[in-house]
Amino acid sequence: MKIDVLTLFPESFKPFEESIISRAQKKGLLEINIINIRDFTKDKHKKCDDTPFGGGAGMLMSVQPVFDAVKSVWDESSKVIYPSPSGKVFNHSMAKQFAQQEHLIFICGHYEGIDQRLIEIFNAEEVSIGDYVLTGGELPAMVIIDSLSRFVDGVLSKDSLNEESFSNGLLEYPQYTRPQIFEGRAVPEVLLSGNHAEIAKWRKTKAIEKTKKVRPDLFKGETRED
Ligand code: 6GU
Repeated sequence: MKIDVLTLFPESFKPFEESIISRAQKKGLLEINIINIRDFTKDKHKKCDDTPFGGGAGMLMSVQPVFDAVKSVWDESSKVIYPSPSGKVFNHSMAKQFAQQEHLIFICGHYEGIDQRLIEIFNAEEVSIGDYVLTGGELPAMVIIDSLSRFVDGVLSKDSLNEESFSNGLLEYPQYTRPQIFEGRAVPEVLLSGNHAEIAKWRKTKAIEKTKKVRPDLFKGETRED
């Protein structure tokens, strides 16, 4: 899968040079290109912001550099994502859906955002990462890319996807590693039993308890298998 990220702050994407995302790129499973929108400005001072029609606080991103930056990477197979607090809230199933696309283009907004016509022209999907406001679209773009990458074939093992939080509509059960007793606290007996059916039952019970307690909004009394 190919991902083009358009930003005024290319340095923000340094975290992609680490760990799983970096390995996925080296393996050729993911190609992530970070593109500086400022390289597309025709203004002699490389200005990339402009005032909003109708007045109001703050500036918008200039239309022309963003338009030209998208055009430089767009083709018929592209899906454009515009991270914005006004978008639909990102979740597990959107991550899975985005991971099926051939080519994604992220427009990272800054200042008060981008001109509505850019959203319309490129049929951009506005995606928020939660009900709070951040200073720019770079962190949300990284969050979305990190999360969808986990569903790109070959990036993770199948098992790590099946067992984790949200994969069955529940939060994950508690996990334990060595030593068996740590600071006077013992690992639950059932996990040492070798009885896989009992272990699976215990984990499901714990996952349900945890979900009911911390995310009652997720808990509808049944679990999903997607
Ligand atoms: Cl996608 N962008 C910004 N600037 N703030 C946010 C957000 C996105 N999602 C939640 N807050």
